[in-house]
Amino acid sequence: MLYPVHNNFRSILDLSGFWKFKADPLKIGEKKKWYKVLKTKTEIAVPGSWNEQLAEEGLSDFIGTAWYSKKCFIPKDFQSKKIWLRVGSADYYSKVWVNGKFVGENHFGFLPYEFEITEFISFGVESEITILVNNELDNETVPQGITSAQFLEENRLREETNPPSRFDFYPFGGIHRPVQIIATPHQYISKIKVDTGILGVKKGRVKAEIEVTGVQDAKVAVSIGNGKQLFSDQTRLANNRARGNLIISDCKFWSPQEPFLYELQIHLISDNKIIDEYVLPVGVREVKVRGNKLYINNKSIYLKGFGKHEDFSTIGKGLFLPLIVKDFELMKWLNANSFRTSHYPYSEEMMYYADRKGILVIDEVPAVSLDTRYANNKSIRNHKEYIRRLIERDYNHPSVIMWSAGNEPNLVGAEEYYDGTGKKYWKEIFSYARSLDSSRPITVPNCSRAGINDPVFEFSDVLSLNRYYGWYEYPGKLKYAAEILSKEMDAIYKKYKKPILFTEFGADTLPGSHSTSDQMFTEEYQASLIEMYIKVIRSKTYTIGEQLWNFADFKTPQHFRRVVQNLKGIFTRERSPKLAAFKVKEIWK
Ligand code: BDP
Repeated sequence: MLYPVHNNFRSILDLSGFWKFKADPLKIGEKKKWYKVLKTKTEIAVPGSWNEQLAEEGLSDFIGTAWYSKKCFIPKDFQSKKIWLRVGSADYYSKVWVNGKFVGENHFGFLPYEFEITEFISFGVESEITILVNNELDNETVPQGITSAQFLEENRLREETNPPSRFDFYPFGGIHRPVQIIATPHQYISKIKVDTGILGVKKGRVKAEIEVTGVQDAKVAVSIGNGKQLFSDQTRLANNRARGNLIISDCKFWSPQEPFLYELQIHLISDNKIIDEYVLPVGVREVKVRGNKLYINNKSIYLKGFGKHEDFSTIGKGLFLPLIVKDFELMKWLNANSFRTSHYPYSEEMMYYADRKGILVIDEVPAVSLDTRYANNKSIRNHKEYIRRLIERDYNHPSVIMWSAGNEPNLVGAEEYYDGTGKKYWKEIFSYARSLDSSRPITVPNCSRAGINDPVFEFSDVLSLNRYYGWYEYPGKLKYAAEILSKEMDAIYKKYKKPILFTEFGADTLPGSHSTSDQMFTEEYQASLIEMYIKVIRSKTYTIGEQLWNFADFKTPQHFRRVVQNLKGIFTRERSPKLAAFKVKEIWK
């Protein structure tokens, strides 16, 4: 599924704006055929979560089903085209009707989905789009869900959150990224996969694999210009596929310092006529892990950055472009070079932005806090399908330098994880991910409860650690925390002999709270803890980076540990800096 573009062959109608909205806590809508007429006075903005927009209607902690509907005019000049409905993301499950007729369903939140709707609409009149969204999770979804009953059964009542959640970010519900009507030719370019490499000091390689739908006999032409010369290749379709191989001389490579992007032009040609076109920004670069180092274009790089979240007041998890600009400005201000899309795929808009700004991204599948005791064949199938879809969506982004296939499995510290169950699970996941992309390292951040024997270490190319010594363990004891940390890192390195990346460390901090001694929650404590971690991390020869937790405060489910938000941001949720931000800026200079 390609990111929508507008050109001579393709068009986009954006349906962002106000939609009719109705919560359906009793799940009666389908039986009552709400997909035919949605009777309601309530409206909601799309993109955006329902929780904060409609808190006054009682939806603050609403987990369940809700309905969206909007009329849209599909112009006559789309008549010769194939028409698609594309949703950038809706969390987590959705079902779609057009003009009262069922079109399809989607089980994968945080990722785009689309359905062809040509047969469901008429041209030159309005059509009605209805989308049911449900934000419930269970043992088989990615991420897994949890119920109040499970907390009780497992004797973990004090860990129960509201809404019940396995993870520490708010399970916002809603249509979170743009809904669009897309028009494409009937014979069209349907997939593009681009690999790049470095052949010499100034010689780059671009290999494009293109899939086409609706036409058997056609040619595909690919080309890239370097300002002086045009490099092109043309092949005939075989089984709906074609390839283009380009060697670019005088090539400008993509790097964080100079995120240079070429425009890869792809033309589908039938009877000597161009019948479809797609232009893809392409960065020529190579990523490798060799020995204890991470290399971009054969130059070693040390990662400085964050785990982030898509989270903001009122809009919740909705796409909010000004926030992307602001966050990247702040990252630049801090001298950061990277972030991890903890704990789910971020918007496509953000990924393209990262390509243009030269910020490196670790791209994460939302298998957060996986509890293998509750996983079954369907869970693993869903996990793999997630990986497939994410890799397909983000493969061509030069900014993506690593995949993260999950986060902190076995957070509950279950014994069963180590009896071969965890190993079997992750072996299958890693080898599947590798079969889809052998050009990037793959990792899964490990938590201290899963410990040094976590099977993810065996399969990861880079060992990613999330540690909270000085916070959850050894609270307020920075000196002791530093000793434990250093010893544990050495032990992990000794066992696996692979480079270590710190993907999480941090402390909750109440802005405006101060102390002259090591006092948790103060701005000074956060700054000192971060400084201490960075010192220990940098004292090792096998470390390849430090990504602290978190860039900004973010909303969490209700729990006594959280004062509405997780306060480990070095910025507040509104993006005002805490003391640590200035400290980190200085260290990362
Ligand atoms: C880690 C999780 C992250 C949490 C963080 C914390 O990966 O999602 O927000 O701890 O507790 O375990 O702040």
